[in-house]
Amino acid sequence: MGMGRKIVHVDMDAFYAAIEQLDHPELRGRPVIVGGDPAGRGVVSTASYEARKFGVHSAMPAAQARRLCPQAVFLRPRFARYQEVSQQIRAILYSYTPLVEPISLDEAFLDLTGTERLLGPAEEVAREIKRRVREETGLTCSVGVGPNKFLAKLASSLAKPDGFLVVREGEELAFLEDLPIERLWGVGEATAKRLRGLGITTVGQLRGLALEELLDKFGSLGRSLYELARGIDRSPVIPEREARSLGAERTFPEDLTDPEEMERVLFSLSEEVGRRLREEGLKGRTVQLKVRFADFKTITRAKTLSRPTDLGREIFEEAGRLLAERVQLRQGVRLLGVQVSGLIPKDQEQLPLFQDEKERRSAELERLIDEIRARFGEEALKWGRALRPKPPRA
Ligand code: TTP
Ligand code: MG
Repeated sequence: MGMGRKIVHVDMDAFYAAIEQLDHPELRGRPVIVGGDPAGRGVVSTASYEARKFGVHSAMPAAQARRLCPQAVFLRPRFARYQEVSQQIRAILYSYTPLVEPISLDEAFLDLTGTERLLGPAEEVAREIKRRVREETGLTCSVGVGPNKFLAKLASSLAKPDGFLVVREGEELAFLEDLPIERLWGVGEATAKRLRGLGITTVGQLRGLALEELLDKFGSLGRSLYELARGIDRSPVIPEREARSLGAERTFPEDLTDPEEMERVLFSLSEEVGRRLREEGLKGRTVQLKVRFADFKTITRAKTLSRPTDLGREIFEEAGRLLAERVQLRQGVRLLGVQVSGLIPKDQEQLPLFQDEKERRSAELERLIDEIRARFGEEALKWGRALRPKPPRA
C-alpha cells in the first residue's frame, strides 16, 4: 500500500444521558434513561452505562426499559441543549481541519491525511481532541484512528466508553480476525444468518471465501464483504453539507386511520423540515416519506424533484402524493416521517433564468414566516392547512 490515510472517528459516550448527568450532578453514577414516556408508547433515545447493565438500549420501548430497570430516572430529551453541546464539540474538531463529516449530533469523522507536518502525528492529534472534549464540555467520548472510516469507527466502538484505539496500517487483518461478522458494514440480521449458514461467524472465517463465491451469493454486497473483511474501505470523508439529510417524524399516542388527519400531520412535518432547511441555508432534492404501521412494519417511499427545494409546501406536495398514491393503508399508522436528502448549500444552487413569479413570492412568504416565528415563537403563526384538513387529493 502507498501513503495511507489518517482517519479519526469521534463518538460521544451515552450522549443525551451523559449531558443530563453533567447538568444534574445528583444523577451521576445512577441509571438514567432519556426518551419518550414509559407510561405511553415512548421509545428509549439512550441510556446511561449504569442503565445499560440492565439490558436497556436505544430504540427499546420505554415501558420495557422501565420493567428492566425500575429504579432508573426517566427524562424527556432536551434537544436544544444537546445541539448546543454538539456545536461545542464540532468547534473543537474544526480547529484541526475543515475535513469534518458530522454523522449525527454526537459523532463525526475527520480526515487528517497529510496534516502531520502542520499538526503532528494524527494519533497525537486524536488524543488531544479526546482530552479537549473532556476539558471543554465535561463529557467523555471514544476515539478511533485508522487508515479508513470503517476501521476508525470500528476502533472507537470497540474502545467504548471513554476509550481510545488506533488501528495501524498492516494491523488490519489481525484486528479484524476474531470479530463477529455483524461488525461489518452492510451485514444485518439477514446477511449474518446466511453467512452463519455457510459456517462463517467471524471476519477471519469470511476471508476464506473467494471473491467469485461472494459475488455469486451476495451480489454487489459480496464485493464489499470481501474488501471490508480485509480492512479495505475507500469511502471518503465528506465535509459537512455535501451529503446528509434532514427530517422530522412523529409517533402518535393512538394509531391514525383517517387519511385526512395523516395529511395534516404530513403538512406540519413538511413545514418543519422546510423551516429547518432554511435555517441551515440548505436545499434538498429528494423527498422521502416514512410510514410505520400498527404492526411496526415500516416503509419508505421517495421521489426526487426536478429542482432542490427548501419550501414546506413543495415538500408536502410530494410527501402527500407519495402517501396518497404509493402507500396502502390497510391498518392503522403509528408513525409518520418526512425527510429531505440530497442537500446542497442554497447559495450553490443554479437559479433557473426565469424563476416563476408565483414561486418567488411563495419563497419570500415562507422566509417572512420564519422571521416572525423566530421573533415571536413557534405558535405565533400556523398555516391554515396545518389546523384545518384540506380536501383529500382527487
Ligand atoms: P449513539 O452514539 O448511538 O449512542 P450514545 O452516544 O447514547 O451511546 P454510545 O455512543 O456510548 O453507545 O447515539 C447518540 C445519541 O443519539 C444518543 O445519545 C441518543 C440519540 N439516539 C436516539 O435518539 N435514538 C437511537 O435509536 C439512537 C441509536 C440514538
Ligand atoms: Mg455516541
